[in-house]
Amino acid sequence: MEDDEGPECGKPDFVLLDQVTMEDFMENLKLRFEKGRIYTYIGEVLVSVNPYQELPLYGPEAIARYQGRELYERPPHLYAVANAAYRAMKRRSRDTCIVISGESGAGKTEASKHIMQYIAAVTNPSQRAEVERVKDVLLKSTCVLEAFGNARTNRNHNSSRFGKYMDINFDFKGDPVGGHIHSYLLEKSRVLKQHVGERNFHAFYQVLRGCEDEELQELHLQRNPAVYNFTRQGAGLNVVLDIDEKSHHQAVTEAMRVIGFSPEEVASVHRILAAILHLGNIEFVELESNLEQGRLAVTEEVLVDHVAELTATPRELVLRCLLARTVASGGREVIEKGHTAAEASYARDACAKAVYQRLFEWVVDRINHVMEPRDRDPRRDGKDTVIGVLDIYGFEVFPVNSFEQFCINYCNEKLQQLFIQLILKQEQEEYEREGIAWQTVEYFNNATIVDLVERPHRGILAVLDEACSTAGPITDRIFLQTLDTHHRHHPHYTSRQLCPTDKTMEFGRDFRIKHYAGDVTYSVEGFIDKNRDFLFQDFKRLLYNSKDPTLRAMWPDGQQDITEVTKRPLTAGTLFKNSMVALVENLASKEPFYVRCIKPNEDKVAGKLDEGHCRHQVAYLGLLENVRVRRAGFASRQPYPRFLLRYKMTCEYTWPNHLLGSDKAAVGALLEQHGLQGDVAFGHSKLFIRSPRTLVTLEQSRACLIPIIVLLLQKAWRGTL
Ligand code: AOV
Ligand code: MG
Repeated sequence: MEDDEGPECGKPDFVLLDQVTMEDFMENLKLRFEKGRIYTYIGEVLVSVNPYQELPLYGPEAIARYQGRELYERPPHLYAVANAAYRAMKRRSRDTCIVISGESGAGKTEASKHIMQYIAAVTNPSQRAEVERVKDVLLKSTCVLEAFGNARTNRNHNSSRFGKYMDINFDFKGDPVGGHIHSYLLEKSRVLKQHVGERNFHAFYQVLRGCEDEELQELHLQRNPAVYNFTRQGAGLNVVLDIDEKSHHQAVTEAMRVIGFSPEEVASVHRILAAILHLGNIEFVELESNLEQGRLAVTEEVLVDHVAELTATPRELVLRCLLARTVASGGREVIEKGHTAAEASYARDACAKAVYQRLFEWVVDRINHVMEPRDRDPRRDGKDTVIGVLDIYGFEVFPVNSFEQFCINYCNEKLQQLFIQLILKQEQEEYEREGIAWQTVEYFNNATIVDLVERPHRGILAVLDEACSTAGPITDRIFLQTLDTHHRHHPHYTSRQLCPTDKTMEFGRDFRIKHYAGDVTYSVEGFIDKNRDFLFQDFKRLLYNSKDPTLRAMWPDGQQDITEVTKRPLTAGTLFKNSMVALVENLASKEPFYVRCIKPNEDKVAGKLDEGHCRHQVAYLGLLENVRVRRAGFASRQPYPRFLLRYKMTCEYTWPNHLLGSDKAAVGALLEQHGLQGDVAFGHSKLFIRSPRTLVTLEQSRACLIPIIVLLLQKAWRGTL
């Protein structure tokens, strides 16, 4: 460990704690946090605490200090993890991944950005133009995706409302030659509705407050977000104004330009956002007397004009889609059925959500298109090596939790499980590989919660799918009853019906899951609807027939005729589950590096570490168990050459060089001289050290000798003058 981190900063690795107790763990975490040391290792896992303030830890100088170094040579840092993943990938041609986890607001997205910056900074020394282009796109894509996929929530002002897994492809020189982003389930209900204190996606405010007057006029928009239903709820006006939307808007537009979005495409994106805002202000009235026109009308026809103009679709068709739907009534017969006001509002909302979702997905696709690797590595049959970076939405609990929180928290369960499996698996494999006996450490295995959600037939998602496929009216309440029947004895499931005395849940509305990270009460209201995720074919056709090529490209399924649309599409829940299973498989196939983020307090303030809150996270993240596994047998392990490099000065047989045949034998002689041979195990290529005290003893002995050696070297140097 580097010398600029003295003992007053605590232990840089939790495995060096004298005892593995929560108290000791917290004390070290707190001590380091107070000294501005937000990073600490558990072996190769990095624990990070969000400082909620700018610390002088990043930038080119810091990057240079970590470049090419081993993990333990410098104080713990994200750069060291990025470097380790990069070196593992480069040295062994192994695909690696960096999995960043932690609850909402813990610092995952910021961490992912630092990792990307590190990788961009240390690659492409020869400045190849294509690689520079790829790096630019990689870095700029974050800014664009955040505009469209992040929003202010009460837990985080820049909360990711989608999951992101990004692969960076490297050629044989170790330079990034491409990349690919997978996005997971955008929380699109936010387009319609935001809770008190929260906002819609940043992109809406950026257009409203950042576009020039002229463009705003063309979009028929007013600057004030309070004019639009979709941007006026949630946060008060003051909150809306406290972010510098104009400069963000400029940054996003510039980033889109660099990535390769054409000016026409950017203009289309603005028109689509504007159309969504106008759509949100359309209201319906039922006209009992006006039979000729149908029963329903919109209150402000000019809004329909705006939507039609901005989406480049015929006005009459827009109106028809809003007021009625076409249905195939047996065979090839098609009839038009008028909406009630409630149906029309529902259809309008479904359309607004879907348009936004398609826009988001199109943005991701466009970025992927320009990042597609062009020069494949011939040595790997055209396959590049890859570093994957996972930055997903963190575990979250709100006063009211719905389908989206259910999916987000399920995703976090899956990742926690992967952590458990990989950390155990990895350790076990290492011990086996090195021929060392191994002892198991007990974990809380959250497999049972994952099973509660995803088990075929009886799991919550399966029951929900069944409810969605039931013909005729089915209510969220019936869905809840079925859940109760299936899971009344499950240790991680309960509801008000099953626990009538618990007044924190509502009868017929709530169920609760005891997640690994805490209890969450979900309201079933809207579950069926959100899972079905239905949009009338009329809207799809309308948008597919748009004269705007960008918008049209987002709706390929709009070309189908209503009579052809018979197959029931997969539900949102099942699609999400499938994508999670694929994600976990993908991560498990790579060499993983972990960053475990901790949120220090609920108030988002600097310098405050709320002990209770952190303790809870340390517990549910399984960090203590992680330390125990790491130390189960052995606090430390080091390849023989590295060990010798550091400690050879402490033994006459090894200083300055040994003549003992092998490094392993030399290490044996060194330890014997110190009387420490009983505390270690000799693996094939590494030394395994059981107690941290051994390392401490060696460190002390080294520290005592350094001044003497320095003196000797100085003398020798003077002597040659
Ligand atoms: P998240 O990604 O983990 O939450 P973020 O990375 O967005 O959390 O971090 C939340 C906020 O904390 C940021 O906007 C910064 O203000 C601050 N922050 C985080 N890390 C640092 C750092 N290293 N240095 C300074 N400030 C930091 V979520 O996406 O909500 O799960 O869904
Ligand atoms: Mg985030």
